[in-house]
Amino acid sequence: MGLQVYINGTYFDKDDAKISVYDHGLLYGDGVFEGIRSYGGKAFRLEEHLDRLWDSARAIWLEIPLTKEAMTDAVNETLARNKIDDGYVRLVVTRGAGTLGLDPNRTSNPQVIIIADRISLYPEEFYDQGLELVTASTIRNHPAALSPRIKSLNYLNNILAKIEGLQAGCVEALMLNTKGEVAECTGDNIFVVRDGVLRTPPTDAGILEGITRDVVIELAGEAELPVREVALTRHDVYVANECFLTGSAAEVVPVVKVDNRVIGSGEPGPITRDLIARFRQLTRS
Ligand code: PXG
Repeated sequence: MGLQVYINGTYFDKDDAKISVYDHGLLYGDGVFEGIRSYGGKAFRLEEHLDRLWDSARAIWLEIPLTKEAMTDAVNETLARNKIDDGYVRLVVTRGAGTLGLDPNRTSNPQVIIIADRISLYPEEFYDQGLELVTASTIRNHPAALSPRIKSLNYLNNILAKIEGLQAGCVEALMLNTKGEVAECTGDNIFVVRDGVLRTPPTDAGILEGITRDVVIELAGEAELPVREVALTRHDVYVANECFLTGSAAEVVPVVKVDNRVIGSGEPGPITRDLIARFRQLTRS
């Protein structure tokens, strides 16, 4: 039996797991999602991901037709059925099938999709040697246009920046906000370290409030490292001693070059390495 995908309470074989071409999730990117890691068969920080999913849905006037408890059970069941230990859960809620017009009132029921699959990770050398970023010319969505705090199905802002990164030979790209401040990367939050202090852009810099970002802030607390959520410029990144990214897929990954400038020593720094070790200890023990 192939991979089993949950759609509205029913499990379908991956090849038969289908959604209407009239779904407003497809027609307009009208929907929300979450990307969650599982370790040892257990969804990591599931409660936080569900809280964020519900917040995203509320922000776009989308009612999720399940309780958080039922969604928790459905996620666990999907992981168990597919025997996924260390993997990835993609939770999607779309507006549902409607007419060929924007009006969300003319759609049927929201569609709830849960995919649990294996994950293709960054190669281990990125964690050993660090990766390189370029700043995208595509700026992050203005929060008053489409808040980056909403994890919506409209990811074109990030995808356009990702393409710029890939064209420059980088797997991630740095995105600035409308004020020219550092916001985040296309699918990861960013931290810099200078003189033993961690800095990361605050929510009002127009970022997705990453769950891995929160985990790293907790781990830094345990390591007695000060963390400040402050506006950062590219200058702060260029002159940092260390830089790293956080995200569900990437976990904690060092950055050693930004816009062709070497960051710190050009190698993953000691604080980054310590946080990577702490993150692995937390998720793999
Ligand atoms: N910023 C953006 C714009 C994101 O999309 C993060 C930060 C990190 O958030 P979390 O909560 O994951 O720490 C994200 C999350 C993928 C993938 O398939 C992308 C994300 C998460 C999981 C998988 O590329 N982005």
